[in-house]
Amino acid sequence: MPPEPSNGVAAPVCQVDDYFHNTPPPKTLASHQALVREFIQYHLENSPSRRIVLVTSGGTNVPLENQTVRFIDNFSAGTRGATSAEYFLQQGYAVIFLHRRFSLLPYSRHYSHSTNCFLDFMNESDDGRVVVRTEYQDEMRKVLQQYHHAKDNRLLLVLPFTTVTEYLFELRSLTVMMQPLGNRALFYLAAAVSDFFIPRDRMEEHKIQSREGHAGDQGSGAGRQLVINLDPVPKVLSTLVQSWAPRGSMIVSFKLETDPSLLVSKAEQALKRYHHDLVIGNLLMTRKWEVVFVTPDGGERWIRVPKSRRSKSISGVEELVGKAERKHDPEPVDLEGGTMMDG
Ligand code: PAZ
Repeated sequence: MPPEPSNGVAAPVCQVDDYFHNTPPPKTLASHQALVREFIQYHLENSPSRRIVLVTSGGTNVPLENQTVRFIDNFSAGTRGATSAEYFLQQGYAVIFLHRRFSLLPYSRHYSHSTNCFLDFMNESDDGRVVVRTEYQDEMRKVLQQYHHAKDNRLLLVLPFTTVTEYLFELRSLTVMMQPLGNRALFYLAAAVSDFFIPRDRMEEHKIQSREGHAGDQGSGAGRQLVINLDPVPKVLSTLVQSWAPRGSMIVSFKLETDPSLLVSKAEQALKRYHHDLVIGNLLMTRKWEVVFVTPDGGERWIRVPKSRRSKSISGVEELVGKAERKHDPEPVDLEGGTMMDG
């Protein structure tokens, strides 16, 4: 597969097509498609004005072997995606949550992967029942009620991926299936997607052996180096915007950088290249308390959690929902200030 041009132009559609043509679809795709079809149909029939958001969350991985023992992973715990999904639900959206398997999930995130083991939230009562400790009752009741509301009203569909291939096939399929929603669809692409992968025809079937004679083995150990030749993953955002997503839908991508001097310009570049609605930029070190909204009209707006609340993280969903509504409804919605998110 030819690499992306070095001037950073979006991958031509043919590169994206080639990728899907040359890569076998994941086994779970058909069953996920059935769930999504049913979910969308349910909301179209029962609450036709409801907006549906596809939230992608967590990092994709790239297997080095077909029967995978080793892989290259992408950073992301899923905090942004899981937290944002809760806020979308709170704003009345139905949420399709496409996430990295075992990364954080809406609601349960409050009690998993935390510094406390979930068992630390519990106690045995005098009569031998297992109960939530007194000090956690109020918070857990609130989370439980929100969780049940989402479940009982079929507002949350949770679908896992692991590899970048699974992610891309799921993303394409879900996006196309959301077409009947028109401008009630929102895409909130917070997943950290691998930039490089090993095409199927070059992937080892079995676990790569460390002692097999690689070229250049001089007995010094140098020959046991593992040299991996990766191809660029085609950038699908342009195709998503132009062909897969419904007309009038809102499309938001995230940009993660480590060098502060690059963040805004990279976000602007992405908007120019892909022609979508918004890039939310964040830096690895400060992502929990500041993000920047970069818009195609040249807007750059920072949202920061005040220092006093910096155990908290933000996703800016309330602000974003305001933007989505302003895009489709004539009445502007004033959501100034409502942007803080817990995490
Ligand atoms: O999942 P998390 O809260 O640990 O991290 C979120 C994030 C930094 C992966 C996300 O906000 C993001 O920037 N996603 C896009 C990553 C990218 O530029 O590929």
